[in-house]
Amino acid sequence: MEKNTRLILALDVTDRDEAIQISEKVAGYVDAIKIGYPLALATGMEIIGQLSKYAPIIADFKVADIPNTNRLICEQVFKAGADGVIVQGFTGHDSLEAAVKLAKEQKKDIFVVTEMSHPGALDFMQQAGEGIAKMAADVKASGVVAPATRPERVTEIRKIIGNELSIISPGVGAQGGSASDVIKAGADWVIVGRSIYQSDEPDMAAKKIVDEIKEVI
Ligand code: O7M
Repeated sequence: MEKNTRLILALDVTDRDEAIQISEKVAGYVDAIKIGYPLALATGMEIIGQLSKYAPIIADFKVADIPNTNRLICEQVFKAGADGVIVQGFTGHDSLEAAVKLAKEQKKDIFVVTEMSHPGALDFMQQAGEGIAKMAADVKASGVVAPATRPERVTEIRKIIGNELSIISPGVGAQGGSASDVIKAGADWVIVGRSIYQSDEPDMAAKKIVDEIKEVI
């Protein structure tokens, strides 16, 4: 994924035409489009190929299974045309290694969820987040997902993973996080959904975030 605008659109709409229209509008402002279960379940996996002409696609299926199943899932997602897959880290090193090995063979990316952005992540995930970040660095994943709602945690996670891995960070806008704050804290990209796709002018909403980021880099 090329680092230009540092913005990833989280396209959590459930209508194919709307997904295509929004992607067309924001293509110039995003480095990737993240699609997940809402859109894939509503429209089918071919949506990945359909949207990949606008931007690289990161498939957010938060894969969390045994090594063999992780590999089988990632194989299908890459075959559908995705450039990257998001996997959970809490399943441990062997599950993650299976996904990373396959991604490296296919020159694709694996991003590993460390600590999530919502309040409930403090119940269980936060305690594991730093260990997961270290594991992601040890197995040489492409990057990690860390919360824009807690920029100080992004800074901690950056210290653990160093500069080889990327940080992609959701939680900007609708969840209360700030794009400029989390980029300053050490994120490479922000992931933004509702603030863009629910806007009357998604392209202008995306541009506003890109401009905000430009001011701090
Ligand atoms: O900007 P939003 O809140 O509308 O959307 C944020 C997107 O990021 C949405 O697709 C979430 O599923 C996703 N996300 C989080 O919000 N928090 C996390 O901790 C992790 C993710 C994510 O993308 O995981 C890979």
